[in-house]
Amino acid sequence: MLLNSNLIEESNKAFLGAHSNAYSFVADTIPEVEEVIKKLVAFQVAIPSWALGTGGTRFGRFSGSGEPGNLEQKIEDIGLIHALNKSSGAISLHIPWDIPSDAQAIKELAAQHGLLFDAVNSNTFQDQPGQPLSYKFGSLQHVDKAVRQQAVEHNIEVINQGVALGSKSLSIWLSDGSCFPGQLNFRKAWQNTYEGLQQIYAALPEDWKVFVEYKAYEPNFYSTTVGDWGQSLLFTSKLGPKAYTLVDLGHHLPNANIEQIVSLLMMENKLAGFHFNDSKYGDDDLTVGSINPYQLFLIFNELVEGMDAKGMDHATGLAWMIDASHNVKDPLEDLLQSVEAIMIAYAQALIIDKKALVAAQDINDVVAVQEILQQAYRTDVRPIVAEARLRDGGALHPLQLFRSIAARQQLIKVRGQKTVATGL
Ligand code: PSV
Ligand code: MN
Repeated sequence: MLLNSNLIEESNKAFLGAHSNAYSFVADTIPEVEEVIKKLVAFQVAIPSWALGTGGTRFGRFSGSGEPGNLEQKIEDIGLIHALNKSSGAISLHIPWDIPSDAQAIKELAAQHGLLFDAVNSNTFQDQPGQPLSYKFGSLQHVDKAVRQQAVEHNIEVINQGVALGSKSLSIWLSDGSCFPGQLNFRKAWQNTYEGLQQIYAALPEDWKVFVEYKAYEPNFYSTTVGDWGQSLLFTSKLGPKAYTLVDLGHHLPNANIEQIVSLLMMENKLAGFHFNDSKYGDDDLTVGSINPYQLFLIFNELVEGMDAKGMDHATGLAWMIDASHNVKDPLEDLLQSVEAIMIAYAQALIIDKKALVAAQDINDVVAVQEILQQAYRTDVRPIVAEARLRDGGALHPLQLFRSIAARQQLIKVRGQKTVATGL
């Protein structure tokens, strides 16, 4: 569904008066507001191809209506989000959920919507129809060399798919681990996994990176072979300079200090980037910013601090992606909310008075550091984020516009009531 830019302009007109009042009110308090806006315009968050349909749990899946039935329609959906918010200019594919039958045509379609291809994701956590060997007891860790080989070949196949689309990175999440004590020899599992990763690493094109994502538990509940950032970092450090550790916000044990993890991974030049989502208990995959927006802000504080310390470009230095999906919201509305939450947290981190923060840290003024952080966090930066969108041709109120043009109803008309998108 292609949005006419006149339509966005028309809808913005109705909000312009209120917006410019709100914007100048907050902009007056931020000395480098133009710099902040430039950074916000450049910042893009990739949308995963598996988040465009209603997610399921093991208790069932309640598919929505008008969900995309193929990759072309998924690209159109992300194109729609991007037209509205101008901050979602990339798509991340999961293979084999989304194998392009004609890579060139898919690339062209994506380009029409202003989309690039972000990391490609392999899948050795499910058996696919017709697959000779099963991943029931793991993939790269498996006791059987033939299973390990199959998993390595799958990853190489995903790299090849990504090359055809212009992607530059492979993201690997392994569900490998064990459910019961004694099931697995941890050392052998680690070594098998490492050998497999080495083979995959060797197949990377010169200008590619590989991301190794960790997760504390699920689907295995006793041990996970890449279970935390330390285990991932061990793999990525041994693999070499093209290997990085990917942080998915939902993949930690409760109360983990994710912002500290992020800071240290950046210090070591080993942070790949993010899978953004939010959670209350575990890998809940909820809308970004819906549960703990303060944590997200603190993470962005470390990100901005760390990237600036290394002279990194905020938009391109790390991989930014959403990884969320659930049962009860319209997936496109959910994604609009998630991207907005990310932009807000980023904007808040950008307006922290950094000089004052460093000065307060250096004299152990613990009261002052809290005041400085919360001054930024409690600033309503939404008009700044909206201004960045406005200048880039996006909608002042993307979600409202999505609803007022009855976008979902239009999609249902074309795609039908009963559609199920590929993915979990
Ligand atoms: C696993 O929970 C994960 O976070 C990985 O990134 C997968 O690729 C994705 O979710 C979809 O299952
Ligand atoms: Mn993830």
